Amino acid sequence: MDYNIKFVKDFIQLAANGYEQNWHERNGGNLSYRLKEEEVEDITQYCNFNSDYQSIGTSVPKLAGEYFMVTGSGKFFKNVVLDPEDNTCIIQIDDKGENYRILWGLKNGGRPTSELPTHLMNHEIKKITTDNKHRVIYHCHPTNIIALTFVLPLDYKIFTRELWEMATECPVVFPSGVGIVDWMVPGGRDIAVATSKLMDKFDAVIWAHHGLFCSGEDFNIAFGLAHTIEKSAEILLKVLSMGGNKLQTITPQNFRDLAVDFKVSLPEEFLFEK
Ligand code: 2HA
Ligand code: ZN
Repeated sequence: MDYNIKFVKDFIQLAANGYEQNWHERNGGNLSYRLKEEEVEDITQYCNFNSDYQSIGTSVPKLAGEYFMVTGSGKFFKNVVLDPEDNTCIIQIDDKGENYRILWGLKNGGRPTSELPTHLMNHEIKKITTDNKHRVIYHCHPTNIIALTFVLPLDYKIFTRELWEMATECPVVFPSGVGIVDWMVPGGRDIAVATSKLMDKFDAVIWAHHGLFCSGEDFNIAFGLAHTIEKSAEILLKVLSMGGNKLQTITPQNFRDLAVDFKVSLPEEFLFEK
């Protein structure tokens, strides 16, 4: 593989950055990227097209034939930068959208991420709703966001509003808010269905007591979204730790004024009176 190919380089860079943030203990978290047609041409020479197809565990017909770079199941983010060929892989989806085959990577064996069903179902919905723009799905375990899922009600309106209030840029970075999935068993189709339903409306979905999923058109946008949300969660955690009694905050009218100047639309469902 040519590690100077931009998407490969950016993939590895994100893994390193996420690890530096302490969002990827052991094998925590996973990352996937949907290749553009011209990018497939760049990597074909490194691919083995003789590998067997295996079941995805769900169905993603709109992704038939597409190529993805993904982290490996049980692999550590810490190690992606050290040995990408052992810790990541490039897969292709079959023409029904039900099976995948490994074309490159996982040189010592293994499977794509245990969250492959959620990644692919998120990619499928985002491909449709963003007119083919979103290409990165990123799952991480950020400490402060996870902590908040124990003390805030698991209500997307409350989470969004509290996170927005903690940093002025938040409503500009995630104007559609954050979705929440109640605690569920990870790794299977059920949590994939629940998450991808929310990805229709949100670019970020919190898994209670587990972590965060972000979607973006490129690696910077997806990572920046996780970074912004986690930073905001850290501020909220500090505010709550100081007793949680806000003497002043950003008001609903402040948000409406911000929306005008920054040309974003902020749904009124988040601007309720408390
Ligand atoms: O271990 O983060 O959600 C990888 C995960 C599972
Ligand atoms: Zn996880």
